[in-house]
Amino acid sequence: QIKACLFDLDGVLVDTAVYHYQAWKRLANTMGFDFTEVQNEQLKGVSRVESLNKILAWGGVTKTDTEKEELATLKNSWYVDMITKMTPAEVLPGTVEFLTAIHQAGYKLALGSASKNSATILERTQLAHFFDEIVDGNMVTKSKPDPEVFLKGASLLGFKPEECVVFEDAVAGVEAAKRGGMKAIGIGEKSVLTEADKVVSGLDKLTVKDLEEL
Ligand code: G16
Ligand code: MG
Repeated sequence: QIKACLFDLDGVLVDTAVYHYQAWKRLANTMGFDFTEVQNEQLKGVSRVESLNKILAWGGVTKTDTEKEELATLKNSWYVDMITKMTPAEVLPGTVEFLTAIHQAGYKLALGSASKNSATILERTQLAHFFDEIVDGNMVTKSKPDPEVFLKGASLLGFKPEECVVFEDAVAGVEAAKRGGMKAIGIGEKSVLTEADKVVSGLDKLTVKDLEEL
């Protein structure tokens, strides 16, 4: 029986992929190559450092570790400029309604995000108060599809993995949930999130009853 809900941030509660895209594109352009939205799709749920490594490989560029650190910091400064201007209007459809409903039904809630900027985003969009625990990129050493981020969330909430369901838009995130022994609800396309126990287009399509039926 499900007792706790673990939420990915980008692509599930808010759409920050567009800001990541703009910042990575600007960075790629300064190095003399372009970066497409198709490539951006492959960075969903992937950590900052790993994203940079992929982009450099796509551009055919080699950098030292010191240079990589500078590039990641530069990208992040542009990204932070954009997310500090976010408003609650940017929360994805049905999110506030669904979080309110499951909270009232007695489920515990945790965030399980790869982002090191989750606190800023949750604060700017006024979602922070829904979460009993927050686990993000600052607290984990292994990226999704490793289950660390969700296992940490479950343990902080005090529940066993099988009592938890993860909400994820990334293939790597769904895999992390399943490897951790949890249920997974995919947010996106059924043909893409094939490992998920259920797939919907957004939180606006879910009710408390869907959790009871898992
Ligand atoms: C998010 C995004 C990724 C991003 C990562 C790290 O993960 O989906 O594209 O690269 O966080 O973000 P930051 O540079 O802010 O630390 P999630 O797990 O919330 O989808
Ligand atoms: Mg995501």
